[in-house]
Amino acid sequence: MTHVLSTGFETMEANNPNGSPKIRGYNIINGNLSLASDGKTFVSTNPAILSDELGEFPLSTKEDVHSALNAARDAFPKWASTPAPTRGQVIGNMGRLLMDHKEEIVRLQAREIGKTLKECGGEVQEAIDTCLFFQSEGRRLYGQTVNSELPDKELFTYRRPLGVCGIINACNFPSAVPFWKMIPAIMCGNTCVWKSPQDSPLLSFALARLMHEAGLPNGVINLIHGKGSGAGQHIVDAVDMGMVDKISFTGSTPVGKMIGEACGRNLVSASLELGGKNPLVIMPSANLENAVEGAYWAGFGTAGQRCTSLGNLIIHEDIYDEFMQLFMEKVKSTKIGNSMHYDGVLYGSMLSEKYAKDFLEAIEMCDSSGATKIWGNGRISKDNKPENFQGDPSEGVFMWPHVYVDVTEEMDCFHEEIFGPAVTIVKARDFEHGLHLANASPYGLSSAIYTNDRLEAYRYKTGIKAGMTGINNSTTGAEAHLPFGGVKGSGNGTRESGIWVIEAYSYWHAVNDELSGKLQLAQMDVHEVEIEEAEADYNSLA
Ligand code: UN1
Repeated sequence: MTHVLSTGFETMEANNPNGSPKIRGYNIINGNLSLASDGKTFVSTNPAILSDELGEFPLSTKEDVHSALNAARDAFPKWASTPAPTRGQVIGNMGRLLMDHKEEIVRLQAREIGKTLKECGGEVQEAIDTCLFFQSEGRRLYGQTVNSELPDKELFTYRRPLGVCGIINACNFPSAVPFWKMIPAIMCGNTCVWKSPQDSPLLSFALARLMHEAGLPNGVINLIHGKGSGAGQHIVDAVDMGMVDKISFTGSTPVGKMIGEACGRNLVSASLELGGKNPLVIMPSANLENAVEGAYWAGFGTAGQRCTSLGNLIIHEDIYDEFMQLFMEKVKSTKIGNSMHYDGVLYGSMLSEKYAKDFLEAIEMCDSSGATKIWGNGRISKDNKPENFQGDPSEGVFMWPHVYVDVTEEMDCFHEEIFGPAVTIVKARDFEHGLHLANASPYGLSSAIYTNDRLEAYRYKTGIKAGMTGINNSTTGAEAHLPFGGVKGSGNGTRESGIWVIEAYSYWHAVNDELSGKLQLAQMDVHEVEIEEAEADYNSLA
């Protein structure tokens, strides 16, 4: 067995035709590199240049997933009893190593999922911020001392780790989101099995290696690769076998519900961060230029592939025409292309061919919903490309920006999340109608309003049902120390990030220490305070 740190990245015999390296990827179980038990593999492809293969990765079997879970179980007692500030120190080292290698990691991420270099830079920074935040939380994993109702008795609370955590994330935020999950998990003393997203296995492999370089003991984070419902499903199935104490999942609402059911029937904790159809309301008092910029970024940044991307753009009818003119000017001028080769592109390729396929189906759903398409033409090709497309679109999977108007709440496209560059636009008669529309989808992740009327902003903030709200800001842009998550179809109420996520990876342990040398019964042996006989006649007051 080869330990992950005893070797570099292994290049495969044949590199890509363009000379870019192709890596032999491994699972990391108990610090050791391993292939799938049946030797099967899958390939990771650059979605902006489909001929560029990043490497080959194990298609993990049930057996592989179980060895990873067992390794995490074996590593748990020692890691849980490592002092929390020491655990924090390892996490701090991870943040510093990420800073040292930020540029390479950013470039690798951009190559593997097609997000722009600028956005990948922001995301890796979010992973670094998470490490720096939780390094010091390791010195603040406070419990409380609580007064007892009995003399010579002390009460305490402690935060305890849950055990083995199954971590399953999507590839749209392939460094920040797994760090949002695993960093607080290990800070609290848990151990993890991380199922890498199928579309970013090389990045996960590099990040997991870096974590070990930072001093992470073997078995505390185990990485397994897989595709589709394979390895991830084996983790979920293992909940029924008593092998998993926590699942943290970011992905679609149907899969989240399935995981929630498996966890629920076993009374296992689940953190579920699911879809969104995030509304953004524009009111007449808004600064329209800012509103256009916010809506444009929320809709088309990341090619619309954030959970927090704009879904329904809700525009007050009095400023509809003016807003739309400014908005469409921007949409039509959108610069799209591979950011590794062209500067200043707003967005790059889709995350992978799978995301492209799903997006095209969602566009069909919009068309058949009865909405009016005023911009966009599916997949970009040599003969079908917007004016500012950069490069050769046939190299990868690129999509037009799409805009649908005349959307009403009766239509499917008003309610369904579209993961990609498409915005559905709804007209609002007044503020009340706008708020109603913002609340009318089945989701409740992010939300936003542009207004300069303070009372409207207040009414929106108090009337919207969502986990996050932006005032005069876009729907995206969570920071590493604010709670992230949703309500309704967007999740089960757990939160990522900041001090709030600690609730998701620890349980409260209440301890009482009897010092009196005898058995004192709570409630029954409590000293009663005598009430003085009253002189006053309270009846005479009436
Ligand atoms: C996600 O899309 O899963 O708030 C996470 C944001 C990012 C994180 C998005 N910081 O848009």
